[in-house]
Amino acid sequence: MSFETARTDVFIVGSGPVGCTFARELIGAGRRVLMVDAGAALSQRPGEHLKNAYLYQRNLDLFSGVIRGHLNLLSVPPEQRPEVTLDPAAFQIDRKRYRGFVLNNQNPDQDPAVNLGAAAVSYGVGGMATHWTCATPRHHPQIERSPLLPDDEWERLYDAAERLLNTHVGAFEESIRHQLVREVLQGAYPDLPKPYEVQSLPLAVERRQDNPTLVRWSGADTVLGELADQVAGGADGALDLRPEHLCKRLVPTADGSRIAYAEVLDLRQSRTLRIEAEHFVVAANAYLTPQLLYASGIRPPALGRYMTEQPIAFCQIVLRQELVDGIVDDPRFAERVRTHRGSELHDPVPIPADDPEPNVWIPVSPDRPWHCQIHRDAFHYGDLAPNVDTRLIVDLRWFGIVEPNPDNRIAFSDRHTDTHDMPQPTFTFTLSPQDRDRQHAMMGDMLRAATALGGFLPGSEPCFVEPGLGLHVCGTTRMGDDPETSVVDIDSRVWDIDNLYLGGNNLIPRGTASNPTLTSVALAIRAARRLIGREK
Ligand code: G3F
Repeated sequence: MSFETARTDVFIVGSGPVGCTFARELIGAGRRVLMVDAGAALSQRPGEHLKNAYLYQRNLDLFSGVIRGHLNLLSVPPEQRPEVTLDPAAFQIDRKRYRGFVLNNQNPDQDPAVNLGAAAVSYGVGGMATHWTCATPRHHPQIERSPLLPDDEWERLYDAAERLLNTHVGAFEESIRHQLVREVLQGAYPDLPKPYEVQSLPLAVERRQDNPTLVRWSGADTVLGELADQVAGGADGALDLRPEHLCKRLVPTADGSRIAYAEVLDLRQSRTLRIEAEHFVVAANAYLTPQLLYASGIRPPALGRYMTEQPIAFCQIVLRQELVDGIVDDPRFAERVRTHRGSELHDPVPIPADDPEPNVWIPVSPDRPWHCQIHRDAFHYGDLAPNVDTRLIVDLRWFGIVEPNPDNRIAFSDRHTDTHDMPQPTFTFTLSPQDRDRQHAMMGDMLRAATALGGFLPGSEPCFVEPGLGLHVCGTTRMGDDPETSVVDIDSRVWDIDNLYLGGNNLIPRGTASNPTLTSVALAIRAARRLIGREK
């Protein structure tokens, strides 16, 4: 193995939308940035949304296989049931000595009862932004977002984050099903006060001018803007982005007050790099960010604790007969239906094949502490029954709030390692009695919406999905004003380490129900600007 030293102004671990927010702000202010990602580059433009491919726009359901293929489970508990049908001559584990297998994130320390069994990481340039749903609601001012920042600052940061992510609310406005679903739900929930009524979901997406039947979903490349073009074109002096480079540890100075350098493994060439920088940023998601701190011996009391996750109530419905029949005579849709029917006489469904999906939500509000998304999504737990037309199916996902609790945590092993030979994570996660009651009320509310829209799709009746599957885990390096109960200060700087900043959902300190990406991008914008401000 050879060792090589590289120098930069800012070293960033993680190339998801949050790492890219740091990169764009810092390069815009004249800093040189070197960014690494443990995963490979999946597209020519760095971190592009893979759903932009024509194929998936024509058939969204095919994309569920892509998502599934990119989700690497973090902690797989041992299976205690013996394989009794195994050939008796085959290798069998000695149960007196071992609790289970240990490779590929199989984790003998994981108690299945308190696991986040579906918690997963997407390796790849762009991280989860290569396949995310792009839902970008703002967090509720009193219920979800942190009171540590004043309201007017939150508004400014949200404005800037929406610009970076290219958020729009109107991209699905023309859709017949969108209008239909929104109206039915507005009828079912007539008393919700503004601005918490049934409405169009804000999404990081835009409809394409050249072909309005297609959209362009935002990825990490959208956040990078022109930098993405430069990286794709191989321009010199732009962002130095290195895929398949794993940051193994950050090495503090002797007094621990700064990070001196990072040790990085080039996975393609099996060589170790020493990266020196003025500032270090870790934005490697809610699991791998605390993992890297742990591996570096940086272990403040709140590390991995106060972990929150959003329980999801889920079902799929098939639209009611009279709603679908009504489309034919609705003057707003009649023309399109006629055109469609004219050319597609064999099609029993009066909805054009390229009618965009519905994208509707009901925001969190004080009497309704849950976030409701009514759309079609490509998650594998919504794979379709083959004999029902996809246009008739609507997904309902209700996301609940779990209040932070220091005992809900991700811990790291000194004995077992994960796929990248880093400390194996183990989860401990339970719901308080209040959390449980809230989720039950949330399920009741989802049933109300589902009944208004249609009947349950067989196999997709209402259920709670496996914990962790929301992929919205927060709090594992939370932001705060007390080093005992938080890991970073309000500038996203790790307490007592002058040049180490963190980004990601792991900073969000409260229980939330709405999608966290927009808020994490907002906090990263603030952190990058504070970092620059301190240097001046
Ligand atoms: C989607 O409907 C949400 O919009 C995502 F944010 C979420 O991660 C996903 O479901 C997973 O269940």
